Amino acid sequence: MTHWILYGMPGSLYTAKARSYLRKQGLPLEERAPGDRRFTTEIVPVTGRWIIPVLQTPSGEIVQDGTDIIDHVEQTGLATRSAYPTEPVAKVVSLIFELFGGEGLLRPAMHYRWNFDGDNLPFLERDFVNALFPGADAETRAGVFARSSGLMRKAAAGFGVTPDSFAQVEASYLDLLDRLDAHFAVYPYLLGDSPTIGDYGLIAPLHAHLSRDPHPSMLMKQRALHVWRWVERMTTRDDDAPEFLAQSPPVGTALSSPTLAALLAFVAEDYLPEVDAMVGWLNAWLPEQPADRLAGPMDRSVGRMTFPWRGLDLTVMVMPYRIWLLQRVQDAADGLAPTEQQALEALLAPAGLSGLLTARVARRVVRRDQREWWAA
Ligand SMILES: N[C@@H](CCC(=O)N[C@@H](CS)C(=O)NCC(=O)O)C(=O)O
Repeated sequence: MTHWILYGMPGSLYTAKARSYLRKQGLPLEERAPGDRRFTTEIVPVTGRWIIPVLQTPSGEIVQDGTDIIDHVEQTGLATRSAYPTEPVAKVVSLIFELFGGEGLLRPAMHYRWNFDGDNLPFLERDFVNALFPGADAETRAGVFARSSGLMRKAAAGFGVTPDSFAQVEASYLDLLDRLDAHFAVYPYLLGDSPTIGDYGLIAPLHAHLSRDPHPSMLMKQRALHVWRWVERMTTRDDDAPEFLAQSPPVGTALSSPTLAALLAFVAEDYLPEVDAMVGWLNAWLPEQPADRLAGPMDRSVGRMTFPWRGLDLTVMVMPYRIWLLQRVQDAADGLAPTEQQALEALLAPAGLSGLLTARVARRVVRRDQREWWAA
């Protein structure tokens, strides 16, 4: 085999992250749906569970997880556009948006997908079933969609999307859209002229759910044209940025731009309270666990916590995968030279985001055998 195979779905959040990165590398790529029988026979026995995205490399290796897929390709030396900025402070900032994009925007993604049935449901039904069970008869289709949508609606509640929070989820998302729109009016990508790991984190919710499902797609196109254009740009091999030819973006200035500062401030306001609460919850929970509970591969969620968010008490799942992404931010920040640390702090402190570097769980999360584990 000479090409790369991505198992994923058009409507899958985490597939969008891997697909966007792989397309930008220009590697020969074939996407297969999980309804393909080879997913069941070749992939699930290796991942040990039904989960996408999964990359099968030309040499037959199987890699699950959006970040691991990106890092695997980076390590082959075949990446033509690295996801990681060479400038160390930019790299930390980019990793912050990887965490926030992939994990902090589940609420708007799930809300705008699952709470606008009149606009979304006929599209979702066909889109899901075509990937999960191509060629199914009408009765089977209905059953497949009822099962998968039921699971996803339950997951939405687990991320804190309930009727009590709908208004805040919408207000928060509209604020973010406006800030992103202002940024992408000036810069083709988050940090300037090339997509980085932060763009790949953000594209996860902003592609599959928020730009593609009928209801939020209309909202994005009407309210935030530049975000929509960035989404289009993130799904192509080339830069698809003709509007910037005339405008000549001030490459290299994105990091210190007021529009990026506004986005960092949004992360602080919207997501830092959840990170703080999650770290505090885990630090209280870890010493209470018997050693064997901490020795095996982890479940996606290890419990539920309640934390204050936009005037509400929100109850959400505690997901150690998020700690693994947070560690990536903190490890990169720890590796900075003193002057670079000062430069980073000069970006984070005014945004109220310095706490992201100090919120640390007593035990590290590692990824091994396609899963998260507590480090020994
Ligand atoms: N951390 C994983 C998350 C992957 C993930 O949650 N994928 C979803 C689809 S977007 C899935 O397979 N869900 C099925 C399940 O959890 O049972 C990654 O980044 O790849």
